[in-house]
Amino acid sequence: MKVDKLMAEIEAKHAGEPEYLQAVKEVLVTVEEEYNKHPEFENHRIAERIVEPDRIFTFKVTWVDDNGVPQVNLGYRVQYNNAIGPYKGGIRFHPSVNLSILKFLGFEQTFKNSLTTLPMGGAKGGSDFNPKGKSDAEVMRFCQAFMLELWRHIGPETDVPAGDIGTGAREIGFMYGMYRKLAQENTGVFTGKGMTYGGSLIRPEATGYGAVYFLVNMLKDAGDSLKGKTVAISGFGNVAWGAASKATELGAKVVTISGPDGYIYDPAGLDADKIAYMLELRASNNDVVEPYAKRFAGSKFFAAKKPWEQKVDIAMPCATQNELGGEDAKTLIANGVKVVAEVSNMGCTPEAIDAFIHAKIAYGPGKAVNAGGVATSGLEMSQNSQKLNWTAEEVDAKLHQIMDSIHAACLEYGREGGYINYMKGANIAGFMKVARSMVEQGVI
Ligand code: 2IT
Repeated sequence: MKVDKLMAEIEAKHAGEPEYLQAVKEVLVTVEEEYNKHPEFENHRIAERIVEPDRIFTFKVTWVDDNGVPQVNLGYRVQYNNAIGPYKGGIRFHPSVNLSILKFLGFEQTFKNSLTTLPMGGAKGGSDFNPKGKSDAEVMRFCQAFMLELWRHIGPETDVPAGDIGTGAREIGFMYGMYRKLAQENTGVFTGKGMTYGGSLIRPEATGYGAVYFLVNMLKDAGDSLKGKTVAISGFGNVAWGAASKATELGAKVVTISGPDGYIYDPAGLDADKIAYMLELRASNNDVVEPYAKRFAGSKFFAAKKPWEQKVDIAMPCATQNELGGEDAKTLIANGVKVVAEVSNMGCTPEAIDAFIHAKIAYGPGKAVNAGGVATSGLEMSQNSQKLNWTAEEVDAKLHQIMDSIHAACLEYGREGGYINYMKGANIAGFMKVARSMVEQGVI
């Protein structure tokens, strides 16, 4: 494989899909050398085949708002690759959703799911629907209309969706309910389900907890620990909540959270009350963090700014793609950041990643750091198949073990002298399993 030549072909075919091209390039560049040691990959044209999704469904979602006015949204499911297991990945409801974003997410999901050690292929779906400011009844009607189309394409051994940005327990409940009615079965399609109908303990916390388990391993590699470290977190949703809870429990001081309106700097650090308040802010559906500063003395709100300008030991982007750019990276490095654990999918831009790697700062990419979410989805699927529920301790122990094994896989392929290039390690480890599986199964 010659990345430049292949990228030129993909760019010509998919011009206008910047996030997709960004994700593909990052993976191809980092796996090129290892790939070219395996002539069977080239013989099977694995690179050309792996960058294209197996299929994409796009559909119109029509629903009626509380004023009786019909509304139209776009719905998608990108089934990327099922070589190692059924398609698996979240559903994003956000006004920014388009095909480029869902293709990048589905592509990343394929390698992330491979890293989890569980048998799950990659997929992603979503809609440009914005749940913010909608009533519960509107969200329900939208979710039901979305499922009227999607239900045909999913199933417990076919494709198992889950949550993502804008899709939490409420949305999953409405979608699962409609699926169950249309399919006339109750087989656990969807993960992140409520605890009364097949959900798994620890799934809500899993992405954030898993990220902190991975972070602790990164620090250990450098002969360090989390105790007493200051952490900048972005976002204030489910993922930020899990990360803030576990990091605080393990003795770190989380000094920032952020929303679309700006960020909060709280030098005293988050505690249980503040973390609970973060959930209240999220539930209020207003998409703002500013009220935190009025509620907790000593904290400060910075409008329309990102938390990366604060001096911290650890940065954990937990919001969305490309939320930490080259300039942010330079500021963090100048301020002495030790570790960057990316929890959002593709949270750092290529310029930011280059800057961290150049400065030999440990940078953990999203597909490794945030894999605990989908890994625990895999554990939810296992429990559903067995018709059993595991205890929180059992699920947490398995999650911890999976994060340790992902970290070990990154080390296997990521060592560059004394520096560990986690991005390279994660990309190669995730890629190898899918590629080998495609070779063994023939050209299909
Ligand atoms: O990005 C992700 O890994 C998720 N949104 C979770 C996917 C899943 O199937 O649990």
